Amino acid sequence: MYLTKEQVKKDIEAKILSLFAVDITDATGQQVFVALGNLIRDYCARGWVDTNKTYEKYKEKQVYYFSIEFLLGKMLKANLLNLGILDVCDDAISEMGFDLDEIQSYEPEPGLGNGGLGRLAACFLDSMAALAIPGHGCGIRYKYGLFEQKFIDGYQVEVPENWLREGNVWEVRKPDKAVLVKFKGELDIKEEEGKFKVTHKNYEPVLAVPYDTPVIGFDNNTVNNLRLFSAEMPSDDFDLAQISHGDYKKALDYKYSVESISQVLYPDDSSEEGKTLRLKQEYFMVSAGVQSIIRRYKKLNLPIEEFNEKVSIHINDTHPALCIPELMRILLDEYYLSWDKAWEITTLTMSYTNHTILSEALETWSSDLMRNLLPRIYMIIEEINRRFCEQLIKLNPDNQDKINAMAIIAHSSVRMANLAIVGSHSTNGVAKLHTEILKNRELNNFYQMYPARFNNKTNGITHRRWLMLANPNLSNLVTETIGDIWKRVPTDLIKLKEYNENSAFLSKIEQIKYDNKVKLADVILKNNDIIVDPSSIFDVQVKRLHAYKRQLMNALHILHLYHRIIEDSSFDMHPRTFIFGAKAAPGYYLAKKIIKFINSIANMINNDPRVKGRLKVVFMENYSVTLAQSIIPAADVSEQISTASKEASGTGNMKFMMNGAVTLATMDGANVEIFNEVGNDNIVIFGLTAKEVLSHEMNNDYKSVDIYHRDYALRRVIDDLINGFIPGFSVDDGLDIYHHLITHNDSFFVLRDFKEYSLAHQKIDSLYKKKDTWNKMCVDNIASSGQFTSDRTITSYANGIWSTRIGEHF
Ligand code: NBG
Repeated sequence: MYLTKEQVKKDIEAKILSLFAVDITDATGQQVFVALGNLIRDYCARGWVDTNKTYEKYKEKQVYYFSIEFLLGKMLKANLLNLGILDVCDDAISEMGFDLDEIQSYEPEPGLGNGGLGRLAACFLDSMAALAIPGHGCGIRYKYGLFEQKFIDGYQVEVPENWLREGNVWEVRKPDKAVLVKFKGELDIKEEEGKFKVTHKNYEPVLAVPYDTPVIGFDNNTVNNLRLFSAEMPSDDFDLAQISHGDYKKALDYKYSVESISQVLYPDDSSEEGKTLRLKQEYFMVSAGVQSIIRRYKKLNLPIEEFNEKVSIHINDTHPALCIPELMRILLDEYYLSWDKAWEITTLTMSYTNHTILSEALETWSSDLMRNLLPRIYMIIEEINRRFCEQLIKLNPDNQDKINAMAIIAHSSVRMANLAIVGSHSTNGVAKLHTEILKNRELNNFYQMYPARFNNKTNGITHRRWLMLANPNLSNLVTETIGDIWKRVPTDLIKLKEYNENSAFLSKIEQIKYDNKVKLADVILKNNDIIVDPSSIFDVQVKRLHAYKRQLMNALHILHLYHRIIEDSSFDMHPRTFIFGAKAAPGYYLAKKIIKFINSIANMINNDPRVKGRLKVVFMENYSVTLAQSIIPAADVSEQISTASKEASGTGNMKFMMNGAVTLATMDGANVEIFNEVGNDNIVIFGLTAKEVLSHEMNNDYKSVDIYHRDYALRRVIDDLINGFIPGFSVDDGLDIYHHLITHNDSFFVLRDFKEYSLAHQKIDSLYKKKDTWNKMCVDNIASSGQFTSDRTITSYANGIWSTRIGEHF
């Protein structure tokens, strides 16, 4: 949209006056933020309504992306950018005596996700809108997002994150679009005129109230929708008497239990807690979402048999897999379709993405729990399973093991991944390697049965947030150099390669990186009270804390460097600043010990005058999308060091390369594709390959203790865990990590890869010392990053899975 600065100023003043009854001269930063947020909503309101109407008019096929997490990040500047009014608003705001970044600091970050899975969902929403794909998000409006992390004495302490305290400018509550979700109760099934009539009685009603947030497309008049449901006590229309029997205390207890459904995000992205509440959350989201979709579909006046031609439902990881029995329930019980027809529509509508092969993350639910909580849904899953097993028996009459392994219900539990694969037409992995592992190992049985359903969609990131917003100086330099086509067609970034030996260009790249490092150094000083040198190498590992991601290997290596610097006066190394950011799931004991370990070595190293000016370690508290946006543009080295085969894709790896960091990586997840794209000269690779890891696991032939005895340098740092060497780090703390590495045989091959990791670091050091080589590497990484945008990923979902049209309606 086009606006003049004068118009923006006038609009802001008017908003401030109408919302807060103050003049702009007396307004607080918080008020300016709220006013600007409201103004953005006004600016996009027309587009929001019109986009919807256009989709309806052309009966466009809609995609609904169901996800239990959406990790959006702050939206003020992103919305301004997408509306095409970032610069003019920036100018207007500064003329009014404010600073846009400071204004954005009043926006709470909606932490409705844990890590990669939720952030991917947010990038996908941005790309669907940018490509004018009719695609909408569907999820839960958690009152408390991911916890705020504090360090107390080096230990992680979790504090509730009340992001809605000051309200949420972006959302619109839609009480008229609320739907009822039913839990528990009994079923009454009668046959009448050849139709089965299912009545759900004595259920516990929960009202799902939608809150809609506009998802603004990049300069294209498209505004899609993110619909998040909040759980509320139903109003008097519903017979609450049946629950409370007139007992006020009981009614209040019920209200509390209802509201708890959308109260809090589960702070764990891998292991399932198996709690009733989590299952309630999943069904709540699914049932509310599917009911809304059906209602919208009805408006099209098309026969229900054509549903799958107009609707695609995407199941992001298994958490929304109950979409399958929920749609079946509606088609069977409300439309009286035959099982076969309902099943055909359902499978054609649904598609599923797998995000991990870690076995602890494969969701299962106890049959008893599900039968009790969701009687009709469980009954439908039983029937899906019965029919599926019949098919299995026909195909594998003599292979009971295989049938057991593939069944949806087995050992009194429901396997959500099996349900998702059987009940959908597409299962995709998130990087080539990951998809191959799914096809050839983890899901091989299913791949053999349904080879055509399996496909790969390598993850991607939105270059609008991760380059244009996070790194405006680099973004401007890119545009000055190759024009601005890359903003719409990010693969155009490849043109930067032509400048990778242009010394004027290289020194500008170097200067931008340096300036970003200076800015980050300020943040570090403010947050951590540590002085870091922007001319040192900023070596960064930011992501969730998990044993397979191997922050521990990084930390042990830092300790190794510390010893070397102290002991070997001839040891030559460019000064390094190691930067960490990571939250650990509150119940993940080992991960929390690793945080304490890193904080303790940071404390020891930063206060030791013998390594002053050569080594610093910073663990930034409360890693978030906002923090990522200031850390990533300042990174020289991107640590992507997971045990090969364990990281499904990774997306941080892509953000770093796009900002000109050099990746230090194992051949895992999308690192493999980054390697193929940038070539051997522009990345530093080390460690076991996925094949080797999987073979060690299968043959059980790895013994960490042998390496421990063989390698003195490694033994020494491992012994430091338990010899009291590190001040403030008790032997008890250290023993847990020590046992993990030695007694329990180091499940993630830290000891095996340590030596190669150390050599890889030496290589980084020598490359960095050759300034031109290093800068060229940075440029080549930026140039190749256009392959890793979510625009590319979403285009291939739209064409290959959803069959939705791209940007043809305006
Ligand atoms: C994560 C993987 C990452 C991947 C993201 C997004 C889960 C369950 N999985 O490797 O660990 O990049 O999903 O696909 O959060």
